[in-house]
Amino acid sequence: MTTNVKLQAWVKEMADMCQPDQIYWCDGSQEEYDRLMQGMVDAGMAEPLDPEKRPGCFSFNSDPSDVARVENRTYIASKTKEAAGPTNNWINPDELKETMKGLYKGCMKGRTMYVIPFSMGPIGSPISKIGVELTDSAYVVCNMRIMTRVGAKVLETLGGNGEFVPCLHSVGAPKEAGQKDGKWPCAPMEKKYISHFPEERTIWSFGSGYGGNALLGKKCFALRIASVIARDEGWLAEHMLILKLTSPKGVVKYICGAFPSACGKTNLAMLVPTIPGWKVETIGDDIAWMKYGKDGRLYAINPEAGFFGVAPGTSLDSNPNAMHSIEKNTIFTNVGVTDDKDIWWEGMGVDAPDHLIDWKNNDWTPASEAPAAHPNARFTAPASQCPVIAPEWEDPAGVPISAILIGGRRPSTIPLVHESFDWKHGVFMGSIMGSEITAAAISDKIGQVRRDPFAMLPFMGYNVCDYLQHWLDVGAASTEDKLPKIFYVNWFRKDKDGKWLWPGYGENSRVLKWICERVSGEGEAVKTPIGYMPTTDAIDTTGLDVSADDMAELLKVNNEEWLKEVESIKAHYENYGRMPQELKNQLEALEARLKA
Ligand code: SAT
Ligand code: MN
Repeated sequence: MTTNVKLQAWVKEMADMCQPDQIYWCDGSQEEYDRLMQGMVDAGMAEPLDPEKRPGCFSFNSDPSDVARVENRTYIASKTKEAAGPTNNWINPDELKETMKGLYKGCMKGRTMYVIPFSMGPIGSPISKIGVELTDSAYVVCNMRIMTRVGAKVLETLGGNGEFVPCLHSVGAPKEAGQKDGKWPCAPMEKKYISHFPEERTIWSFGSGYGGNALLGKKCFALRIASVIARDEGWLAEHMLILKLTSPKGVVKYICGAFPSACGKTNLAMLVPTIPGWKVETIGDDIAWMKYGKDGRLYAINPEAGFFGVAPGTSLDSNPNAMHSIEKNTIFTNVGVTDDKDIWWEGMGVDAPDHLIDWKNNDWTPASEAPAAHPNARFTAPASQCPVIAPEWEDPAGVPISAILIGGRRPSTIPLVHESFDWKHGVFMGSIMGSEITAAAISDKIGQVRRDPFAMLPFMGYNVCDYLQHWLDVGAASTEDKLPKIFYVNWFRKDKDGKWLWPGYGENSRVLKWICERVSGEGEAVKTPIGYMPTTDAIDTTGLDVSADDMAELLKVNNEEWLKEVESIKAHYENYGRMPQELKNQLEALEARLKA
């Protein structure tokens, strides 16, 4: 239990409202995890996988309606709508609390309320923060144990009057006496609420058991609420991977990278370089918290302890290190389960078995039309199991960041790589990044760019304009020689026939090499209207199967296309309203350089 009076009072208040049958304080032990898992196996909610092929692994299938984050049911309930800004859903916090209190009243009847004390970041690190999640889902408890640091040590660190972020979660499915659960209790869409109260630094989530809606340490705390705390305290909470790059000479650089979903962030974090002698190791694959050290450099930690990765498309080809990370002690959600109790998904790189049970619990054969795994099927695996996890990934001091990559899917206009002139210009780049809308989305917008500043669009806890101003302010607190350099990369350029120009995956190490050389003060570059770019021979193409023409195309600045881009950015800025003057100046200066 705890000596923290605030925590005791909050748990009591929430329990009085939710009315669980019992309250259970999690200690984060293996014994506890095994016991809760066994309970879910006995109840028919979890399926143990083959202990030889996948030791310690379990498979869950969600309700077909509860398969992903629900952005249209996600709220930033700041006191004013203005504080939430143009990109967030807003409801008056008093009104939202009234609505949600109605839903929470008695919502845990017939269930246990689990109290999960957790640390985002290594316990006791000056960059780490503590949260406490109350949940009526044992699935959430087990996932949180993998994704965060849970248990008695956290309560010890919290002490009698330490600060914590209160996170309340319920699947929203109370039980009558004797009523049995389905495989995946949850509430209908119109009752789901993923709510954030930024001034109170509180999270209330109702109705969903899935991923980012329910594992509240991740997107809700480590990004939305943490971004607000970071603004107030002068640091950065970002949707970024962190990797360690080592050159053949042993030079080490730490690099962060912000990419919207479906751009291969986890693959890049665990990349296997194709150029001899270079090494990539992983610090984190999704979130970075960055704070200044005494030396004026930004130090990053990965606040998480596990990977919650997309399964389909993950294979020994696309990401061998992820495949090795999920060999044991992993929770699979919405994948196919084979007759010999192993897992299978589309793009796994092995032939489909003749028969399996799909994510909807139906028989499936290769002739079936529906996919075996849901496209957003996930694995939850301990980061410590990654074969290339960097030894310092839990260093409480964090790692000093030399470069920040930003990028998206841009078939045209944006070259393979360009470097910002300085921090302010880098923030401008971050403000305009995004992906082109493809046929998968609404048809009349195909070809348009969906802007996603620093890949934080669904994860900012406050007004996007203030968020970008905060980035400028953070830079102003140090000097250019100490700040990370910002690079805009684009692995997704296509030629006129729609063919990829760049092979991507391990070959991206060639671009990382140039970036490493640039931040080391070497690396040849030319000044262009959009930023510094590699000279034609600055990217190592030894053994690379890309023609000289394609290479030239990848590194070309097309003024005509960029002037169109400028017009599109103007509309984007208008859309956001009161953008920082500095960024408007940057846009004007870019236009002038392109027209010069
Ligand atoms: O479900 S999560 O939000 O944790 C995963 C994601 O959308 O990136
Ligand atoms: Mn993410």
